[in-house]
Amino acid sequence: MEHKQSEVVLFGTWASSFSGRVKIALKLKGIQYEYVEEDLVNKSQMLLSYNPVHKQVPVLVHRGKPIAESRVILEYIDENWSKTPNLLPKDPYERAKIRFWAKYYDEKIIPGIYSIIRSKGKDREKAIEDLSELVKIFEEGMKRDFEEDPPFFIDGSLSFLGIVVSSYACTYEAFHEAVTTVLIPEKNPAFFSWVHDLKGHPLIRETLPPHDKLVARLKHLQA
Ligand SMILES: N[C@@H](CCC(=O)N[C@@H](CS)C(=O)NCC(=O)O)C(=O)O
Repeated sequence: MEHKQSEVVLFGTWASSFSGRVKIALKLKGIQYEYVEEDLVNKSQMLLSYNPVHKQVPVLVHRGKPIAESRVILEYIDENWSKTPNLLPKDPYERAKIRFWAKYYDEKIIPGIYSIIRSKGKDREKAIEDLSELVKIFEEGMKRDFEEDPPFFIDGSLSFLGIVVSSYACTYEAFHEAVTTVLIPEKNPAFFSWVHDLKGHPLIRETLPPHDKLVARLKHLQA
């Protein structure tokens, strides 16, 4: 089973925004790593042994020890390589609020995007409306909890929440081309402008999956 010698190994797949999160965090911290591309139709024995519970990517293996779940991995990276830039602030209450909204993003907004892909006709219209309401709750939460300055960047550097929110949201153009409009600037202007800023970050730009390849994959998924 042992085939990777590197100290840090990431198991991911190219289209996975969750894997993208980990790539961004490793690059931000300047951590060298080996990347293993998984075929999710034919998962490797290694992946299954490292993540027997969910059998999903990403998995980070550090000195032979596996860590699964992208947000857990981001926190591990931040704590283990505590050199700057920090992904999370030091203050426990600020950290708690950020974790709360990152969880909301993963549990409400990402599934909201996927219910648009999976639905048709009137159901799709409803799914689009529902997503915009979920995003509105996020926008209001950011304003309430962080005033006018959502913590997507800490000391000018991309943060835990910035990385989490950049995933999926920053590929909205591929969703628009392959599926339909998922993000409507008139309905969610604040979110749209945050995503625009995140998309401009060089690390995010270079980590996004290739647009045309993603469009083809989303069309396939939709069919
Ligand atoms: N909650 C997980 C989600 C990871 C996830 O959904 N991974 C997908 C790829 S984007 C996967 O491995 N799917 C394969 C499967 O579920 O069988 C995380 O944050 O890491």
